[in-house]
Amino acid sequence: MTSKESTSLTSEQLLDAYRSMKTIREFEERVNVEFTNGNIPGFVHLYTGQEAVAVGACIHLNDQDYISSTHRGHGHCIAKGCDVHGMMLEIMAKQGGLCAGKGGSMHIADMDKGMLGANAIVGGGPPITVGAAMTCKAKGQQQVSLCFTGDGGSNQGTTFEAMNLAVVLKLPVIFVFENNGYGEGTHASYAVGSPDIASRSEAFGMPAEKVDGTDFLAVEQAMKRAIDRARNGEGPSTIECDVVRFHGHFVGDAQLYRGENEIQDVRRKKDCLANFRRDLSNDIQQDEFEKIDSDVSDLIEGAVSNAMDAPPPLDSELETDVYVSYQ
Ligand SMILES: Cc1ncc(C[n+]2csc(CCOP(=O)(O)OP(=O)(O)O)c2C)c(N)n1
Ligand SMILES: [Mg+2]
Repeated sequence: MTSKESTSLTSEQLLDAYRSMKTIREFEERVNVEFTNGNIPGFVHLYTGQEAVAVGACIHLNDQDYISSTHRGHGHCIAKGCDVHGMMLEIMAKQGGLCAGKGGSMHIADMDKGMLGANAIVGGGPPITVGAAMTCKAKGQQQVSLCFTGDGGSNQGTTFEAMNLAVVLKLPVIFVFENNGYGEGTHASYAVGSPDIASRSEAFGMPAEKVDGTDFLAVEQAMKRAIDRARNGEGPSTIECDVVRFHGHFVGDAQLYRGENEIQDVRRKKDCLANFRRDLSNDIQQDEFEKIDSDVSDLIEGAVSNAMDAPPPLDSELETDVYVSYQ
């Protein structure tokens, strides 16, 4: 059976998935331009090429479920339902940003959406996610907690500890490894001991699947199985997604370490958005895709012009939001 035949998603949900993936793509391409034009402070890592993982992973989650993210987090935020205007304001360091314009690209969080935060610390997400899952389990709540981690992050001790604890405590956690083959400019064949992160997770005692992360339906269906296990009290799972990174590690990376024609090849053969449209061409009319493309373009244009016009955070707010107040 093909992925299309076995998905439980309706045509409406599939179109929503396309809208989210397209929003991520357009958001990232515009962030690339605005960063290059000097309109974004700090540092940005683009998610372009990996959209099917974020959207496939989040489509069966709801606002009460938790995710933690990475330094490459914009796609995870959008897939979890964060407001695109609030994100653009945040990335441009403006008032009204999701974290009041004081966090920036690598620190976007939105508790109302169960988005526990992007994270500049590689391997920082898994322990946070396990902590969230422990809380849910202790309170007898049904939420699932998911962490996105890269192939580089798969080598961190924090990731190992989190996987072990999740198995021992039978926590409702899903570890999603986005294996894009690179940690900064170092190829995984040099830096990751096993070519198969999924089997490493199995050694910790949890089921693990390896899927083509450029195939939205493959990710979505693996996730559904993992979420069902988690909600049924059967403990954690791993999904390793093979993906491609269309841009450099960060905006400005010259990528001299990538093979000749590598980037052109992955863009041509492994574009999850183009492949989604191709695979669903018998089910969804092209003009439906085109309508979404046009809506998304307007959304991003509006978010950028709104953020460009917005004022920066007030000096008087410099010391607020630094620590949580538990009162
Ligand atoms: C603990 C820690 N070590 C090193 C870094 C520097 N660093 C930032 S991103 C990165 C590579 C991460 O690779 P991967 O997990 O595969 O994610 P990708 O960038 O491919 O999405 C490194 C080493 C960091 N931010 N945190
Ligand atoms: Mg990587």
